[in-house]
Amino acid sequence: MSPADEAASILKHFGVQSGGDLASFSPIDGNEIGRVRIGDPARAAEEAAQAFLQWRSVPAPRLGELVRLLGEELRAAKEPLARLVTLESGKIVQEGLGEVQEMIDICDFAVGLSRQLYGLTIASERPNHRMMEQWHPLGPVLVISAFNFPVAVWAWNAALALVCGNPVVWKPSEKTPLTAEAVMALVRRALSKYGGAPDGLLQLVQGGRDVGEALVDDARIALVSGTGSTAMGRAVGPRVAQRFGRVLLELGGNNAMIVCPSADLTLAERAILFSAAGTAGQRCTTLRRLIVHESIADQLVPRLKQLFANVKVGDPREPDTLVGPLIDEGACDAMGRVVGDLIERVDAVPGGFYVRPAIVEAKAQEGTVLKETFAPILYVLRYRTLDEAIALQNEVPQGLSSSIFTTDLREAEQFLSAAGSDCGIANVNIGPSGAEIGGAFGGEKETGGGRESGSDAWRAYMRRQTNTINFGTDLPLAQGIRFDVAP
Ligand code: UN1
Repeated sequence: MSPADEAASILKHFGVQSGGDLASFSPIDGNEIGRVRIGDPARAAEEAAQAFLQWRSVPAPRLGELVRLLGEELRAAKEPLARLVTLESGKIVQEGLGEVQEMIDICDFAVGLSRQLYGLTIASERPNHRMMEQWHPLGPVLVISAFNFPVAVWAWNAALALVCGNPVVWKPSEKTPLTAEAVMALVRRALSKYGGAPDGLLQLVQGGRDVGEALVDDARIALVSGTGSTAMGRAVGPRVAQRFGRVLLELGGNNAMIVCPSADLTLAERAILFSAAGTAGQRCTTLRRLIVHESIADQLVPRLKQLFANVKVGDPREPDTLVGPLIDEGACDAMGRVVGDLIERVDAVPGGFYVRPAIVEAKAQEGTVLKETFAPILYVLRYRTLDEAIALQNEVPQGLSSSIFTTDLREAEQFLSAAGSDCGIANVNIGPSGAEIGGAFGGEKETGGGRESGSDAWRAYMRRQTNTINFGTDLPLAQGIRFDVAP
């Protein structure tokens, strides 16, 4: 079936009507697969602000119930939603299913979290005083998501934002508007089962950059959670700071793997293939730099070249395909600009944007090696000492994810130490991509510093209030200050 026909039948299944000014194209064959209507950012912000006035006072475990219902809808719709992700983003079916599973996982996490939004009690220096911290809802949250994880990134943010008492406005990538519409159909089902949630609690605003900018500048939006390129973050960050809003940025990565002499190379090869070529190199966590010890490089690199030459690039709907298309022609051009003649277009489906993953042996870490090109390009660098390898790993502007393959405990621990990897994520004997939702997700430096998903990332979606309560009959001042009224 053509992507257009398949998308039409899936959209029908979700009860989504296609139509409007924004067209969606499948990277599988380059053809249009549906249309959506451009949204009204000012109206969305106003409705979200109104919804907040109600939602902030609902007990958190009750907020969690809505997220539980959403998780059930996602479970029931996992296959068709994953299929639509494949049609619109081009990722293989297995990865589409994984993406929806990530949504389900974060819903489960957030339901539990709705009973665990803990604050501290603090020892007061004054007699008969008690201090504590409360976490209160923050306000409307804007989620800006990218084409490569068209639904999961919204879910990470929305599930947490909701249980933290906040409405959510979603501005998805204009390259993947249909999957967002399908998710909203599930949201509406969950909302109707829940009953009584305020209008405007969960909104979708489709459109291009102008729509995103209007929302970013809107003072009614308390938190802008942006996932995308460093360029996007550089534009969004100062605009939000200008109005003293909050940002949570998850931007570009330039993720490395260090392969040590003691590494289990069979494991390393599999991890390299998945993290460098998976999702056609279009994850923010994609492996982009392989830093190999000089004693094993001549063994590992030819083997990788062989794996890259043989990996099946093709229609992401076929079960044996491991590398689907890039998102569009622009992405192929960007890859071509970086690798030149090394680019190998694959004629898998006419009109689609298929390329073979490329390995580039870099003499030095400079030029394009320092940049994130959203394509399957793996640079190989060689090292002599682990200190040198760690320095190479850290000497890029980005700081998202990193990994080491070693069976030497000292090397692994050095890599994880304060003087080791400078990234938000550092792994041992697994690749840099494919994180679980239970950990905090995000990175340092030009990756933006934000943390989404698990651990205590929920705090970004709340405001902290420090309370001091005097239950005595005196008024002692802090720091022992005397400020007595003369008798
Ligand atoms: C992204 O590419 O923006 O860790 C997110 C991973 C996925 C998320 C990637 N769980 O690769």
